[in-house]
Amino acid sequence: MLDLILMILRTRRVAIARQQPLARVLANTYVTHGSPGKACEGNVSTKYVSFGPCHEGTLYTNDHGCDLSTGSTLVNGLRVCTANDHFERDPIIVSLEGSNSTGTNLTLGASWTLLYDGPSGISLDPGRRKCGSIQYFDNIVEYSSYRFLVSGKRRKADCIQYSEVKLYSV
Ligand SMILES: [Ca+2]
Repeated sequence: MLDLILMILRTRRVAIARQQPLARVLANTYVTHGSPGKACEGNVSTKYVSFGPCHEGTLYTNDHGCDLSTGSTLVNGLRVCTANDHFERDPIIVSLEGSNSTGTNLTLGASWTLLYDGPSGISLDPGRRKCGSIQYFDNIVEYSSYRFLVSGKRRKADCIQYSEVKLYSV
């Protein structure tokens, strides 16, 4: 498993970033004890909790990314782990994008390449603080940054949450 150290906060998909001014892009929220970094620290007892325009059946655009501390790394698998409660907030449809850009090209989403868009691996609830199956995908390019987005959750809820997102090179 890769070490995930730095966070890229509050980024958006390319199409959305181009449609909205920066102030709107930065307007999403998360609770203090559920910051994005909680999803990349290897501990299923902590969670990322994000409140935003996330209504069932619509695109959930609050998200976070994980910078890889060791530079460019090949990633061709991801795994999502549930939080401690509120199963309705579980991410069910997710995507992963890669980028080797820096600065605003990276943070505003102009440079991301879509690598995976599909089930999170927890459609069948594995239980609380449990990880789903690894979702494998084809990728032969090493990227320095990866962005994970949630576009569908288990049921109608006022936010999304998950304890971990793990990236794999297999
Ligand atoms: Ca965690």
